[in-house]
Amino acid sequence: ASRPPAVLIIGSGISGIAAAQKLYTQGFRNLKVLEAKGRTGGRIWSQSYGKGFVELGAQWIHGPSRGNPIYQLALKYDLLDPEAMTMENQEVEVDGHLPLFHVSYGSSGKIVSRELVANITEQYSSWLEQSRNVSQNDCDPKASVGGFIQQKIVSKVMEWDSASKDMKLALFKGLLDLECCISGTHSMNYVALCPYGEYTMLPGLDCTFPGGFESVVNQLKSPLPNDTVLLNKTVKTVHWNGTFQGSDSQMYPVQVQCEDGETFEADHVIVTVSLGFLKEKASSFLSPALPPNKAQAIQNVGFGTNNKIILEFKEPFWDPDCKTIQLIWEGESPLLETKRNMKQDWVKKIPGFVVLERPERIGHMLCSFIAGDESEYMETLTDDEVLSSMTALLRQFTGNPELPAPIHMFRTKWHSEPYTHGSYSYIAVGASGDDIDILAQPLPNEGAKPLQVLFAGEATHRSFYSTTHGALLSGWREAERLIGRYQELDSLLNKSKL
Ligand code: 6YU
Repeated sequence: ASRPPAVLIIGSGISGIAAAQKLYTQGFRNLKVLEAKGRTGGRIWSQSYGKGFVELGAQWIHGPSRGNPIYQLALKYDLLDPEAMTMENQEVEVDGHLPLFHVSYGSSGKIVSRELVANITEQYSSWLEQSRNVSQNDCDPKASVGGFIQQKIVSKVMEWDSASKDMKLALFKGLLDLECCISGTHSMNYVALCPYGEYTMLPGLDCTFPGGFESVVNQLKSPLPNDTVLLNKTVKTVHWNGTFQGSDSQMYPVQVQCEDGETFEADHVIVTVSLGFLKEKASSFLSPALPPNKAQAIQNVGFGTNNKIILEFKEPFWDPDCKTIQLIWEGESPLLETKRNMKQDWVKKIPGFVVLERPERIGHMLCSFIAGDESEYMETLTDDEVLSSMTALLRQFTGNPELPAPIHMFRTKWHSEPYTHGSYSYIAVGASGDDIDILAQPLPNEGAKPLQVLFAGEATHRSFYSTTHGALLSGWREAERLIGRYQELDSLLNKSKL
């Protein structure tokens, strides 16, 4: 009896594009994607540089193997280097264990013993694994992953001789700072212990896209007609549970109002904006406001900042086979909550560097990560300030006061990006996996006009939150929810015709 359903998707990150692609290929033709920025991809952002790409957002396919849909798409579209496609590569069981850094520098300018670093890294990895396997029966809901590791350190510290104790503590501190980057949080004391193991790690040795991570978004986008995605179209408010007349004179339950005054009427809206944006804007973004359990879940689930500082050098100062460089701040301890002088100490949060692949295309690049308050502080500094701090840092750790300064720098400001407002989500103390499921629930779930507002995005995937594959699956999930609904209606209609 009706017109084709009108569907709007807010956000053109991988979850929004995945939803659009699935709906389009299943025959939904009345479809628009509204994107605030002047580009698609969201937190997948490959900047072309030299003859290659520098990733400002997502970098690796985490766990490239059969169960990873990003990997499957990358294979389908032939987007990877040959070794990333081998079975051997896919079968590597990393299981969350941190790979050993290739070289570890202490802040006094000396290389730290490899044996000591290997011992502490192994000890740390086994405790982290234990934190993923805590028994749910006697897990204190207020416990954190950081607290769990700290307790383990305290239980061991008495056994350490005084000669190595300080270095061991400094090593643990650096590993926890690295974990903050991985979890996208200021402190591992903010990350809830009980649900920690729900995040699922897939096998496979993490790999990158030679043509940029965005190549997978572009492939997904390719079946969509050019006018499907509207760029620079910032959504201000989603009015739902109403009756709005469209330009075709038909009536719709939802109206989306953009910052530029334009309005769009729809039967369904899939919201894929980041949790950071929702935390900031939830109260005005939806009208009527979100139900209390959903508003609470937005507050409960954590969303923090992880930034990159990428430095290009004329010549590498690292060995040709070096892939990672660790920085160890001697005198730091995970057992002491030190009050930082941000201006001087922000760099102390940087756990090390990754040597970027394909130097023949992009030059000799080191990429560091920095999470939390120090990362957000870094965003307020000028490029010159960041570059001179990074140069001083490397001169100090390598013990070479003449080390040439980097010739180029990229750094991200994910916290200041108004349409992301941070990097990715984690389950904070006080939250649980149920909060993620609540975030994913559509509004309303039943009644005469169900599924007016649906929610996708990395923060809505219970076991793969914080990743591109989680985001992709969440977009497909919401598209399938709508497809299922219309299949149900069709079969009811056909039955009533019989
Ligand atoms: C991965 C990786 N990775 C590094 C860094 C970052 C992230 N991730 P989007 O935000 O993309 O899209 C929403 C769109 O909506 C966007 O375009 C907005 O502009 C738009 N929008 C917002 N408001 C709007 C409005 N009002 N109107 C209109 N439009 C609006 N993932 O797989 N591998 O190596 C990394 C990394 C620095 C910032 C990453 C990585 C995360 C992914 O990038 C991210 O999840 C998805 O791209 C999000 O897509 P989306 O569609 O949901 O949103 C145990 C334990 C574990 C915990 N975690 C372990 C995993 C660690 C995660 N990995 C991090 C590492 C790196 C380096």
